[in-house]
Amino acid sequence: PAFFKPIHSTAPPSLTKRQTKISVIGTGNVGMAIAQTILTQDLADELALVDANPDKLRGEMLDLQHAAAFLPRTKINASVDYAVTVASDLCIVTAGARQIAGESRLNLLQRNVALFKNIVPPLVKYSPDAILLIVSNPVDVLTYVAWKLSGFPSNRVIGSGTNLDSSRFRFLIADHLDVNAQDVQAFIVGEHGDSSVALWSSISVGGVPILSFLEKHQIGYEKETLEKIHKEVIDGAYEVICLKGYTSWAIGYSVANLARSLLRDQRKIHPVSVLAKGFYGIEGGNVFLSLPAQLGRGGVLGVTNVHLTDEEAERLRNSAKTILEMQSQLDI
Ligand code: 6V0
Repeated sequence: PAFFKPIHSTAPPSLTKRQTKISVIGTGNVGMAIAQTILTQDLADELALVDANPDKLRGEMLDLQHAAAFLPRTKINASVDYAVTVASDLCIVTAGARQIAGESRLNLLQRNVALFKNIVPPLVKYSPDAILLIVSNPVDVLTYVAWKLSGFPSNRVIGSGTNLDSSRFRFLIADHLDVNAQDVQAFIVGEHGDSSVALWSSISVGGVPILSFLEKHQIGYEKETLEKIHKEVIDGAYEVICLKGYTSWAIGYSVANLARSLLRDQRKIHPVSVLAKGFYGIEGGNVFLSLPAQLGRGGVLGVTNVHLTDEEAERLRNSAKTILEMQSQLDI
């Protein structure tokens, strides 16, 4: 006998809430940090996990399911079979090969391209209307690869890009000025990596443009200080990896934040990797890199026209060249 005696349902089907489903591909450190942040923030009704390692996958699924008594209700499934991802609204790809000692960056990239050939087509098959959010590195090139393999319109293929770099940047500026990081508006754009570009000219704190504020009050600031903060952002990931072996918490929160903007149609502006050709004078091929983009239920809704100094625009175009060069050596 059923535990509950069912009451005849009176709610018309049109009033039953549409379920939101997120799939996370790759249940390593990054995928699991993303999954657990999505759960604690109640962003999905259903969460599907996929990994190539069935034991690790089942272990992670059970461990999360055992927290059900403390979490908003989310149905959690996991399988090595992509059928588990069917009808996802958002697919987040974090699967990646680990670098072998002495392996070149290009070789690692080529191995990740091979992985993506096994990952993207089944995701597309089971969720033809989903938004793809790529996290695996090198994220800009792999977002391009995912776009190519998926055949999706570019507004539905996004890379987490410099969203994380920008939050590291906001933390460091906030720490420097002793203010709340949420009050710091600051973007790092371009490649997620060494050629990223810090947009100093557009930083504001609580609505006050920071560089002109310092100039107006004749507070001297050294260009080297600014460069040092940007360098700390670039070195941040290496430092964490060196100290604890991988990064997880910040990327988990940063990707969950993107998931919220996309699925809840927040129309917020995030620096994420988008098809950049034609913006800010970027030419020369289909390149994905981070620009301040507005995100909503339709994916990328637009790219914001932030004022760039000539130097910043030049650096951004150089960042595009760096990525295009890597892309040109690929066998897709
Ligand atoms: P990890 O802990 O090695 O996890 C990778 C997972 O992928 C493992 O569980 C593997 O079993 C799984 N995997 C491998 N091949 C496949 C496949 N074909 N199908 C399904 N699953 C597979 O790595 P970690 O979680 O630390 O990092 C994952 C990726 O995220 C790496 O490429 C990182 O470089 C990248 N990051 C990107 C960041 C960003 O800001 N974009 C930030 C941090 C890490």
